[in-house]
Amino acid sequence: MNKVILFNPRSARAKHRIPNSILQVGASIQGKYEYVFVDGNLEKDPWVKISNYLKSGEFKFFGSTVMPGPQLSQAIPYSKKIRELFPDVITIWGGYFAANQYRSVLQSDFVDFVINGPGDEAFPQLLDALTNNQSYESIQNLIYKKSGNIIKTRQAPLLDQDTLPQFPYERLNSFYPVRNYLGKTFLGKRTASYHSSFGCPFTCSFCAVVPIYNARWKGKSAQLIYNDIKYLKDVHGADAVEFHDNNFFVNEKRTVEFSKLIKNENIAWWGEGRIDTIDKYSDESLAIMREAGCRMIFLGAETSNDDLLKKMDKGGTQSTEQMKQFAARLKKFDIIPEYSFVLGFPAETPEKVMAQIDQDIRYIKEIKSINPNTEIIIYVYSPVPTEGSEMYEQVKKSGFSFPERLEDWLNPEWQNFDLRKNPLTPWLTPRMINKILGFETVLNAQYPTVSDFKLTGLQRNVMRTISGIRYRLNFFDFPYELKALQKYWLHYRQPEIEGFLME
Ligand code: B12
Ligand code: SF4
Repeated sequence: MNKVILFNPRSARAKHRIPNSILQVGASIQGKYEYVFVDGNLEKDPWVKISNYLKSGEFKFFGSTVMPGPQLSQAIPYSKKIRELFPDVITIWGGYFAANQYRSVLQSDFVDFVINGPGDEAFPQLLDALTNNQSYESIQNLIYKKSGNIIKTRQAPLLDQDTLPQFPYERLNSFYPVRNYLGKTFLGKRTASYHSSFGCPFTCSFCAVVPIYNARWKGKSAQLIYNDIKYLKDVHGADAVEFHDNNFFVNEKRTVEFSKLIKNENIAWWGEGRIDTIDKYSDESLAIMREAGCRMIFLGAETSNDDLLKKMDKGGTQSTEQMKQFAARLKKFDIIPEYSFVLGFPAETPEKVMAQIDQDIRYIKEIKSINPNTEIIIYVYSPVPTEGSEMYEQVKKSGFSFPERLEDWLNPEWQNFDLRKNPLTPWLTPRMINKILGFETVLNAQYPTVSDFKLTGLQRNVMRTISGIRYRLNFFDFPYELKALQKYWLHYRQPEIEGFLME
């Protein structure tokens, strides 16, 4: 009767990652509560599975992880239907969307609780309290509604990650073979995803990690990471790893220790980090990392404007000059820098917004000329509710606001907002958005991404030739010929975070 459904709503059509969020939540109740996994990525119709479980009358809790974007298309309607058809079931959401947009989530009346950040202690404690009819008000990392008011409990300190229970890979395997999650990427034939740390020590004002982790970071030890990856290799056949941490490279000592441990395992790997942090690494450390299989690093370059970098509270020492030098430095070590830029930040006047976009485009071209292997990821700025930051205050002043009703997030405009392709922000005109997206298309034709391992040399050359004039003359309007070529002939995938597109 007290069983739990752990649901990972569909986030991708292909390239399904190990659902680490529900795996870790499962670990937190392993041996205490009976639970099942439902992975929306691998089920043709997850609702059939969920409703069959609920019809059995054995399940009391429905837990869903929810990121912004496509996951909402299942999380919202399913939670709503559960409330209508199975009103006794308690619905609990966790994950970045739930924690950052908790107001609209709880106003919906079909989500009962939000876990605010890590659920490793909060989730089992909440289940215990609800099962035993006890008070849950003192449980940390919890958001709920009481007499119409939203109550947010204190945030718990981050736990020592090495004390957390082992991920229940075997249990997952009994629902969905782990091997099915190990996809082909440019890193390897069977790429696993792994999460080795929580939070981030920085406070960038545009970043969704900040409201949840408030400049805190805790990582697993190098030895533990190695043990887990060795297990994924030996038992499930993984030959590459993507580290999904917000900031894998915070601690040079940990990175080097891990590199030394993994060196002889023939595993290629990728992670996300900061330019100013990794630029402090010694040459020796960078060389060991490469030798140990580090092929590419995702790095937030953000903008070509030093004042803006400061305003974003990057919190470190990153500068546009350093970004150029670092692209050159990584070239020497044969590690591909994957620079992510955010274009379209607010400014006092439309002319200033456009001038900044033009400057960013020039700067990105300069980075490409310094190190042509640099992968460029372009996002259009989409605000996150980083209350109190100067940037978010400016955003609110411009008239931007988030939807109040949870269902409104399902509107196509808000889905595009989540995908950071059409931000709905008042200061960006269609002309500006077209320029950013047009430049992205031309740039990706001129420098086809290494992550699209299916492209042949001939196809790359054709794209380069056709886009050459546009690239040189900065003519980015309506690149329909490139779009058509990429879509119908090449099935080309633009570079994306994690080195491949979220299809
Ligand atoms: C893997 C990943 C994906 C995968 C899908 C993951 C999946 N679930 O299937 C893919 C690549 C598809 C993806 C896509 C997108 N992602 Co994504 N993704 C991540 C990433 C890198 C890791 C998530 C993860 O597995 N974490 C590991 C687990 C263990 O941690 P966790 O989820 O935080 O879980 C803990 C708690 O949050 C909580 N919890 C979480 N869920 C639940 C559920 C219950 C019931 C409970 C009790 C607790 C709980 O307890 C867990 C254990 O302590 C995060 C960044 C990050 N480092 O977390 C971004 C992140 C979540 N993604 C983000 C975004 C924006 C997207 C996109 C919308 C846009 C984009 N272009 O990137 C797309 C959407 C496209 C799509 N098709 O869905 C943002 C969210 C920002 C925001 N505004 O909130 C993040 C934070 C990255 C970032 N820093 O910007 N993503
Ligand atoms: S360094 Fe990256 S993860 Fe950390 S706060 Fe800044 S953008 Fe977010």
